[in-house]
Amino acid sequence: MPSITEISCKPYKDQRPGTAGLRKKVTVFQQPHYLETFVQSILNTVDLPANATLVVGGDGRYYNREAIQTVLSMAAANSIGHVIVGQGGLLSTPAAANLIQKKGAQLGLLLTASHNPGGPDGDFGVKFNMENGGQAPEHLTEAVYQASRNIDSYKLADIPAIDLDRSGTVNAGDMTIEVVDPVADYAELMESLFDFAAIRAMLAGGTRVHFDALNAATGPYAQTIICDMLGAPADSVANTVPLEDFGGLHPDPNPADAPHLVELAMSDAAPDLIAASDGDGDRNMILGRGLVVSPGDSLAIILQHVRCAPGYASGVPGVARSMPTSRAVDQVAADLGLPCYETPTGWRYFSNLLSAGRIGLCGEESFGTSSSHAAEKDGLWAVLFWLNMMAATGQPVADLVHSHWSRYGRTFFQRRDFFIPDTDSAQQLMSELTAAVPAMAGRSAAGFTVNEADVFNYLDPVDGSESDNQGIRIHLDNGGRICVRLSGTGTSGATLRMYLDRHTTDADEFGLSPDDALAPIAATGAELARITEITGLTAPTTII
Ligand code: G16
Repeated sequence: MPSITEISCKPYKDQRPGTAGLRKKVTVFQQPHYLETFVQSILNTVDLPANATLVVGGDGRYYNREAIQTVLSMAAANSIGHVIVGQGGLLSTPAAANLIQKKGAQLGLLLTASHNPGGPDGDFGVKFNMENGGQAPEHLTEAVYQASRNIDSYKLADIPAIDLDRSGTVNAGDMTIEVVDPVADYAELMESLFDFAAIRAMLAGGTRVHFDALNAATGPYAQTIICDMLGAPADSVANTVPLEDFGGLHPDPNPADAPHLVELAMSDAAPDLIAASDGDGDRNMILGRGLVVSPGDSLAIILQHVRCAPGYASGVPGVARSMPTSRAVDQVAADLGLPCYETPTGWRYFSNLLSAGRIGLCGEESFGTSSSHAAEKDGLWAVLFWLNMMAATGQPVADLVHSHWSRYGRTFFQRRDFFIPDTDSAQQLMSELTAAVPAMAGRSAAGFTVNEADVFNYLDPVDGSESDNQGIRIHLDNGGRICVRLSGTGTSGATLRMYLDRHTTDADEFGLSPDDALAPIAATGAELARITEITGLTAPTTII
């Protein structure tokens, strides 16, 4: 039996999880006892049975391997019976969610800061998922935070470092540690959902695809599924070796952080589908020849064609999008007579709707899309759905998008991010805007009048839980909508996000750039939120 040591520690006061887990600079996590106090707070709070099963893996970023050894030693000291670890310490977030469910695990610890930059000067993080595979609900993340504020000790077992690169099972005292192939179960799940034969035939016929794993978690998954199983040529996948610093690439698949993919899409060499995924494999970006598919359009188009994939042949019971996400999917849901739920930002809010069978498909503006097959968003799943749609319809990405607009109209969407170094100013802006909401209807700014404004408070229709203050919604007299909230995934300062959308059925407008289509209402948003007066910023830091 390994000896177990109880180590005294002082609580850190900054371990409140954000939109998805705890994210901090690597250097913060490297402080003495920092990771340990957060992990112990989780183990103290979550109600685990004796000999529980735990799934552990990460996105391969700097500090991943070290953190996994710490987690294993803590698991052994805290009476965990069985740990399943991805070989090389690697598990994409959707693959981890799948393993949790498939293996009947009670807890998952995912060592990732997702789309945040990596490396010694980058970010690290811990997401924790429950037995349904999905992220812990808000009441539990809050309980963990409260536990972390009062913690005074944690437990470590004296076990040897585990060879994470060798698959197989080893014992550490009474605990067994199983190092598994991170790809196999996930690939099998994907094959059960999509028409691999049709996609294989399409690729053999010359349809070209380019998937960029951005040197992050999805590399081995893409290599196996896209090349080995679907037969795409080897150069169809790029940057497939997970690196601790992502090889200097930003692991966030969006046009601002992956401009090389936009350049490829706009070039003469553009393949039929271009795609990328983020650090831990739960986000996706889809591009076609000459265009970037807006995440809201992607969700709407997948719903429009949902029955073409064998796993969804009988359709879906409903759909959901997060509040700031473009309302394109609402049009398709209404056409199909399906309920369309609006939830707060954060994948965890889809969990109850998915578990209760109310929805079968959901998505967010932050480049996340998924279905009832997993309790997490799933980057490669979205890429495979697009390939399946292309195979079923014979249309490349760009044609699928244009025919969607012809049928349902186009919903222009844009997110404008304002980085505010001083978090107090950001809080002041949100407080003042919130206070202005009740009297906002009827106000005019920059040429538009507010029809209606509210603070988004969510009542979960499944368990009745309430989540208040989830952002501000402003509806304008031209049908446009402005949403404002603060990001919950940053690790320094504050990022104010302003989301803009506007629907049009005027085909003459379809060719406008989102910039041109939305600049007028962006000016209204900036004026109503008093961005320049309060923060001094005259333009967004990033436009996505
Ligand atoms: C996380 C959450 C998503 C959320 C996104 C944006 O993504 O899992 O549900 O939409 O953050 O959050 P924010 O606007 O608060 O920065 P990921 O991929 O980082 O886990």
